[in-house]
Amino acid sequence: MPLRWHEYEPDSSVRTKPKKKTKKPPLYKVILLNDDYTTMDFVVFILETVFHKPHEEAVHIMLHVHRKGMGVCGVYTREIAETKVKMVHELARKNNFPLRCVMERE
Ligand code: TYC
Repeated sequence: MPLRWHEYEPDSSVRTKPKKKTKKPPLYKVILLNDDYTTMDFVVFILETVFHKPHEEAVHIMLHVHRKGMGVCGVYTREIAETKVKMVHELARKNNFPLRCVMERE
């Protein structure tokens, strides 16, 4: 007579924990750097347009960078972070500001 289902030995080949298959990609902080020439308004504009920050938060981040020398404006996957850095440099160059930003792996 065949075994009923609850009479089987536990089978070590049967996975009990779910296999971890959704690996999270590494994340990168995009960091804005202070300088003496870029206007506060332009930095706020960058934070609103490139980083989609609401106005109040954009002002807060800009003032943090102004006072502390640098500040995180967002955390993204590598390609998105690279694109944001390029956008900031491109917009700064077009508007004759020396504004710089860098990315750093979290
Ligand atoms: N320090 C600049 C000024 O006094 C303002 C500024 C803030 C510039 C943040 C760059 O990332 C920056 N006009």
